[in-house]
Amino acid sequence: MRRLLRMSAACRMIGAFLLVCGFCCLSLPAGARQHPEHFIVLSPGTPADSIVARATRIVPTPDQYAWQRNECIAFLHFGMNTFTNREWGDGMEDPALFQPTDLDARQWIGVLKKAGFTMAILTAKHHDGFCLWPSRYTDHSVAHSPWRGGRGDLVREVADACREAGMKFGVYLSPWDRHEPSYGDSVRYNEFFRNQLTELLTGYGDIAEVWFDGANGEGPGGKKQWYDWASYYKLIRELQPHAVIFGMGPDVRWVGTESGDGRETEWSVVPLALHRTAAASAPGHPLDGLFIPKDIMGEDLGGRNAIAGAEALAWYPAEADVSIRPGWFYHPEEDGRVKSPETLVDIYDHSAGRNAMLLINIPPDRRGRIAGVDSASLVGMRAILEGTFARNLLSDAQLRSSSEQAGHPASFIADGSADTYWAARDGEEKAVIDCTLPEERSFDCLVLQEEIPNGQRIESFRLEAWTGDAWAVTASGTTVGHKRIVRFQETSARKLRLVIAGSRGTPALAEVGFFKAPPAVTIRPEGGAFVESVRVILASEARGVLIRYTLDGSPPTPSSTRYDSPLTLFDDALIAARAYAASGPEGIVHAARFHKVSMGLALHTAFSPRYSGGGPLALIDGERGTIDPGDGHWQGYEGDDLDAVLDLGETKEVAGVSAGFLRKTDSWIFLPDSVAFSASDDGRYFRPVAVARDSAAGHEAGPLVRPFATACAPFSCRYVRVRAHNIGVCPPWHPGAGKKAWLFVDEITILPR
Ligand code: FUL
Repeated sequence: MRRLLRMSAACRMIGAFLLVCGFCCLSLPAGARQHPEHFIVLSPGTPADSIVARATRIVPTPDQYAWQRNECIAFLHFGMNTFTNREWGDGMEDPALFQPTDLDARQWIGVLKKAGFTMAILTAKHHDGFCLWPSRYTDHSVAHSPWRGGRGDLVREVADACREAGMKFGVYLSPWDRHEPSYGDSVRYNEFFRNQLTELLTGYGDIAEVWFDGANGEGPGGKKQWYDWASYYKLIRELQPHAVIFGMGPDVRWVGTESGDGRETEWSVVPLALHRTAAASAPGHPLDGLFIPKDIMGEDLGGRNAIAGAEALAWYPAEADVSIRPGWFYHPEEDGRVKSPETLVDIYDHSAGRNAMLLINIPPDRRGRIAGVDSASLVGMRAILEGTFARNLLSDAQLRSSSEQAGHPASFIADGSADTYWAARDGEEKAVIDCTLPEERSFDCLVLQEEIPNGQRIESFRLEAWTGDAWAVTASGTTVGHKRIVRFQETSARKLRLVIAGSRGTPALAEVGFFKAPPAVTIRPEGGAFVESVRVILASEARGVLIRYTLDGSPPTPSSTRYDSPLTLFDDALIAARAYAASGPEGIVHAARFHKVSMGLALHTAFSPRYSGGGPLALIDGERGTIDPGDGHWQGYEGDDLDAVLDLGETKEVAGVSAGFLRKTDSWIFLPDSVAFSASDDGRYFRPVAVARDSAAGHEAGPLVRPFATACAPFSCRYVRVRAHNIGVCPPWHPGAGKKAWLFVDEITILPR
């Protein structure tokens, strides 16, 4: 009882406070006209149906709406961890380690722009406290690094590059700071943090998003810092009134995964628990002073059950963050694990296509550049998306709806403008939109966009296609929100109907589209070395397509050679292939390089499938491994030796044999302790020729590619055997002591006499 009394007193206070701020937040008498709001406080005991009715009228603020229309934002994790190969630095790192050799922020933004991003967020300060701008409040920054002679300012370089490219810019400023001595002395650190925020919010032009990470690894015995969030928000509202505040802030919520997956049912209106007493907020932002920052998890955040009994409701949309690589920061050993364009498209469908913002992290490398492999994946993703969404197959359809508001006809859903919308008659919650296409068309994707400036309302929908004698359900889903993408088996139809089966409040759709993904081609084998000839098969799973190809890597056109039967290559080739459907978008170009080698190679030990280097002939394919273990050229043996026999085809004079190995001990890759070379004329009996040893075996040292070669007089033979002895397990001084060591080899070369 006491608790109830205290609560209602608190609610009265909050209500009075919000009214002072010009917000109508108390329940209104039935029938009274209510204005759209982006946040409401509900009186205790508000009946469930009136909470639902109130929820339907909650809308984004203009800044939240502008932000949502980005759809995809690029995240740039770059900092001390890039150079220490870590994910979380401890703040003890020497600023001298920050030393990009060829940093070019315009290259970053150029790649992102080409990949279709409209905004980028930079980790101005990660948990290690190292600042990418010369903060006046700490020595732990670029100003104390050798980069640009200590006069560099990476926040400025990225902000300027964004502005030049017409992109928006946001900052990640980690509240958790493992370097700053005042961290844990709450009042002092709050001031320090506000000072850093002020620098970022005043020195670099418009900031579109401030990213507040909730991560904190202090643990039970660690430092305890109370963050004065309300004061941070107030500062942001004053200095950057159009910025949205993510995560530990009230404008954008973390979706709850780091895989780029939004929920099947994703509501942007969610219940909030509030502080009992309001801290001061900036004018126009009454939620700020009441907001309790926390991660909101769970499957159903905003459905009818989830909002029943809510204390307050707010427009609080989701952002889904994911990295293009396994880690957030660049690690060379992950170069081989960059997500493919197809995986990124799946992620896009599951985030941007599920009413969440997609935030993809692309970590620049130690040179200070976005690596080619990341850039190729991003650009590939964009090509697939553009190929898919270039033409709305509904745009010239006849559209009729069972319920229509004056001025908002069904034709508005396919007019290509998100600024017009169809709406059902006021008070009607179900509707059917009949679509008749000019002719039968094939498609495999449905996109819906709700008119979110009116609120989010649709609870269930389905698409049905007329088969000639019945309606067949082609696609279905629950919430829509800003955008909903549903993929399905290719379907052909002329008559379709979109059924809005459930909605809380009158449904309104800004856009609806039927699309067809560009057909894909596979090339088998996927390239690599071959001895005399290789048979190559091109195929597409798409129905009724024909494939065209070139052998010199130039992009196929409709007049390029048509693929009819398997190709036999007798020489080097770079195959580029593309599928063409009778209608719909042309396919994306797929390419594979083939290289003819003049000798044979038999491997008597097995390489790891994770590091094949390109297959069984990788060691003689003419492509050499670089200092990056993930460059796709290295062949890796986990704990095992390499035992390879080369067949020169006939007895030849050999001046020498060499095999290249990689050392990268932080990736558990060690040089062999010895490499034995032997020769044979019949491939059965081998006579020893030379042994090369690692003079520095057992010592920790930096990454290196080292050839092990014969140092002996020329000899003649048909077969050459190379046996490299793996050290077996990581040495005692190594963090992986006792665990299997990797041997990375590429390439074996024979020097003719
Ligand atoms: C997390 C951080 O701990 C990671 O390092 C990364 O910055 C990610 C985006 O957020 O909370």
